[in-house]
Amino acid sequence: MEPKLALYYSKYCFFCQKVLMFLRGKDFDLELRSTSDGTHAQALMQGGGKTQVPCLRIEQAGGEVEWMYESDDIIRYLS
Ligand SMILES: N[C@@H](CCC(=O)N[C@@H](CS)C(=O)NCC(=O)O)C(=O)O
Repeated sequence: MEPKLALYYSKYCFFCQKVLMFLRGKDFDLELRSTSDGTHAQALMQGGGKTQVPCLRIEQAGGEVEWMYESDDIIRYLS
């Protein structure tokens, strides 16, 4: 089963734009979560431990969750 993906991002962040540009035109089942929504910002801080964006939340079928913070790592993971 495929992992469940959510990308935390800010529209003002260059590194986020880089990841969003990479995603453009691709068919990923991925939820976009803007940190301008306080609920998402809080979930990022609580789950990942810091507010830095972009961050890809990867939830495995077994429930294990990884928070991937570096834009290059995120693009590599999705490539
Ligand atoms: N090396 C990181 C840099 C990410 C970064 O600097 N993000 C900034 C926004 S552009 C940020 O989230 N700063 C606020 C924080 O670290 O809490 C990457 O490539 O993803």
